[in-house]
Amino acid sequence: MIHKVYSGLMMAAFVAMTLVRSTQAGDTTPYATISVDGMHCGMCAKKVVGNLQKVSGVAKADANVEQKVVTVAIKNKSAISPKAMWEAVEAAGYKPTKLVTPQGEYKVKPKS
Ligand SMILES: [Cu+2]
Repeated sequence: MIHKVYSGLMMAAFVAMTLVRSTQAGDTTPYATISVDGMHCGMCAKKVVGNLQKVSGVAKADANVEQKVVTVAIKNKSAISPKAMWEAVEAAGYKPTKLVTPQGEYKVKPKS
């Protein structure tokens, strides 16, 4: 009897931990990578990242200045417009050269 209650509690704790973990993973799962021409220092990166973080559905953007690549993470189950990401980089004053998302790979501005 006591043992049964104990395993029930362990099971509940395990399920709770799993739920917490999957929520966190969803928040930071890399979704898209964008190659940005001319992003050569931290100031450039800050502008690009700031603009991308305003795009609907974006949880986080991280820039790698050496590789000139920005990685975008999405909020849980969000759908992000590849066009909106592309335009966010352009609005910061830089030229995206390649955008890779689960919807496809773009070398010119996506139509949606
Ligand atoms: Cu710069």
